[in-house]
Amino acid sequence: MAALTAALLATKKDDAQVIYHDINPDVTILLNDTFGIDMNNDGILDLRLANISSAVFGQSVMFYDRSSHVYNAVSQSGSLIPLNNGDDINLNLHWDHSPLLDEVGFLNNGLWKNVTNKYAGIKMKVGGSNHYGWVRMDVTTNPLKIVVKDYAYNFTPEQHIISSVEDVNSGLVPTIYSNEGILYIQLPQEEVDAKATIYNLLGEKVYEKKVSIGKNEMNLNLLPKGIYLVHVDGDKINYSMKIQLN
Ligand SMILES: [Ca+2]
Ligand SMILES: [Ca+2]
Repeated sequence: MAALTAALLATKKDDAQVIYHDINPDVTILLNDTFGIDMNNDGILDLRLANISSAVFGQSVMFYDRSSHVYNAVSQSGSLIPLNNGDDINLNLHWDHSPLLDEVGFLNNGLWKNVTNKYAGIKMKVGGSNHYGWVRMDVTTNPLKIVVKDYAYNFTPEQHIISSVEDVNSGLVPTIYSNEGILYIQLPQEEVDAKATIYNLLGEKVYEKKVSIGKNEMNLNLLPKGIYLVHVDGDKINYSMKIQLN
């Protein structure tokens, strides 16, 4: 299983196996809406962000987990702590992890009022080991809404993660999209030995092709429809993104 998941991942400079998910377009959660996140891509939702009224916290945005994973978030007294860009998410932070408390308040401590680009630190117990991740959000009040932008997860157990988009996706940012089974990858500048690798959700490599400056086209019509991970790797580029082939 370890070897299988390893193949899915973008390998970082320090060999962390971090997978980054851009939510595109960003999701806005209005009152009484929820949004689930599958941090580790195993088909089971791990977190749910909810904009609800709670008996415990009053009117607030809640962050909780109803899955079998042990729930952990960087928090204090049941309040989610907003982390800044570049914070180190590791075991030494304060983690609330009561199995009975599956809700953590966003706004009851005021720290999330009208913030931009703050990170929720996540720790999940998978196979007996801790895995760290983050979710990046904006929160505004009046009316209360939360914008979920992206998230990242470290497949390497017991290894920290940095709350930074730049840290998980370094270098050039390609434009990636698909249409009717054709995958398009556009590189902003010339890259030596850049290649695109496509993985399915089992972590199996299903396609690989060299890419160069400009628009690169890949016909993936022979692949089953569904979700894939595209990883573009080269001298100045290290970028992963999920795509839907249809
Ligand atoms: Ca999951
Ligand atoms: Ca986004």
